[in-house]
Amino acid sequence: MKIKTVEFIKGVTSFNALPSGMQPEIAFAGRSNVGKSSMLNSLLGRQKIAKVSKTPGRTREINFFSINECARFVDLPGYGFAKAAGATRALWAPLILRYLSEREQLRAVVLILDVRRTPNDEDLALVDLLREYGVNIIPVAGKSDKLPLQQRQKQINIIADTLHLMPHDILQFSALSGAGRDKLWQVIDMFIKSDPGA
Ligand SMILES: Nc1nc2c(ncn2[C@@H]2O[C@H](COP(=O)(O)OP(=O)(O)O)[C@@H](O)[C@H]2O)c(=O)[nH]1
Ligand SMILES: [Mg+2]
Repeated sequence: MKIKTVEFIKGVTSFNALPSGMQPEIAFAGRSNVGKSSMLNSLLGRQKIAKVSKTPGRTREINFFSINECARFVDLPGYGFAKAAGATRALWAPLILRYLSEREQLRAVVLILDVRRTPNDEDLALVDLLREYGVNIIPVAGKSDKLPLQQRQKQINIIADTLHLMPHDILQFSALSGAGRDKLWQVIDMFIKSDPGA
């Protein structure tokens, strides 16, 4: 997609506050610090539209971005940050579950993993949940610049194994070098153009 305009719509903390309009949505999810904001900035060609944070785990809202006024990127709160447990987590988890299960506009979730790490229980729980809800998953092994090719291939196999995915379905991406950016956009474009519920 050729990006003409990117606009921050709003940050949302309750289901009733979700933006109206039927533009297709692509959501982004992953552990805190996995590189989600950097990926959004890279895809949108904007250096700071999504905050790149040195103190992870802060964002509690679902943030909506409008692209060319015809599609939306949805930045889901990062998970797996121990300090966000307890009361705070209890507040936002139901909203995310509801968003993922009920949102008609949602076409796919980009699941961001760190190429160097074996996915943990929370990553797997999210994959299982998305499968249960019938939400399309775009798995991406991010920070690919951190590993040389051979080790990367090994890790992709481990990630695929852990999440019960096919290795060739896992995209590689680096916000640092831009590697994998065009391919990821192609897949996102395909889902944006897909029929709802397909
Ligand atoms: N080497 C490398 N570092 C990255 C990449 N993407 C993000 N980072 C770094 O990882 C840290 C967390 O990134 P951020 O985008 O804030 O992660 P978020 O918490 O998932 O939104 C920052 O220090 C980034 O500079 C990447 O592709 N390669
Ligand atoms: Mg972030």
